[in-house]
Amino acid sequence: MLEGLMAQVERIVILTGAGISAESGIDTFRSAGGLWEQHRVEDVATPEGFARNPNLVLNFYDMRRAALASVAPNPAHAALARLEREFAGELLLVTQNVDDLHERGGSRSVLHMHGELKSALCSACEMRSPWHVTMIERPPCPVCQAPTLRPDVVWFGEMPYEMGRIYAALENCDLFVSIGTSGAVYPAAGFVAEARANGARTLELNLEPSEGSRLFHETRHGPASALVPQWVEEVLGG
Ligand code: BJW
Repeated sequence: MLEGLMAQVERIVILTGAGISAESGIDTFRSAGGLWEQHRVEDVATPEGFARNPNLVLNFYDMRRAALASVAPNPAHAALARLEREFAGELLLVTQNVDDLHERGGSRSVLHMHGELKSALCSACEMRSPWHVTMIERPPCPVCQAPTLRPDVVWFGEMPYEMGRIYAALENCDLFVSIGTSGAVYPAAGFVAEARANGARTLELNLEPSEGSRLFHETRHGPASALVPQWVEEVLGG
């Protein structure tokens, strides 16, 4: 349905989720055997869970940060980096992922709306600092020296990052593409409706129909490592 329209596209917003990193070996959240089957979401992904048992939460994120060393970007990440380099129009890449595979795949500009594993947030001074090691030992904040660091990720009930910039781009884009996300978590799950309301075409690339599939003009189902390079080729090929 979108074929042939790609040549006219000037402003694209792309939203990625855990599915784009699945083939790199990072667990998704809601798949069978995914992170939410291994851990209770209210224990590890809420401010209340962190207040109740900080060691459990720090360990959960320390393990996931350490695991980044043994994974690599896949062809879907590389294709989006190629799109950023070669697309003549405007592109905003928004990811819900806290991994660094878009950057390691070559993307230069990535908006991490749910934060990043390789960043620390100080609960005392509220500053964010690059972070590459464990937090379980309560290291001091590099800015204020207080032992009050937490993972710089967005938990349920917290405000995702950069919402103003994202909604501004959704208002102005002519194509919104959602890749590898279940559409189960707001506000990201509402982006497709926001983009459509502003006149954009919408495309879902996902292994299987997501919770919000019916909201898209077009859906394509299959692994991101195949679908994303193919779609990027269509856009750049005109
Ligand atoms: C493949 C594949 C392959 C597999 N190839 N595909 C209504 C409106 C607004 C808010 C709410 C609402 N109702 C409730 C809320 C509040 C809440 C919420 O959404 N709750 C839901 C349970 C309903 N939201 C919040 O609290 C958010 N904050 C907020 O709303 O603030 C107020 C506000 C209002 C309005 C505007 C702005 C702000 C915060 C949400 C924070 C989410 N945090 C987490 C944890 C981050 C840290 C961490 O990583 O640990 O973010 S939860 C988790 O879910 C993580 C993910 O980013 C997020 C989404 O998951 P994702 O990426 O979609 O993964 P999966 O596993 O669900 O799906 C994977 C998909 O990939 C599947 O579809 C597979 O098929 C596919 N796939 N392999 C292609 N090879």
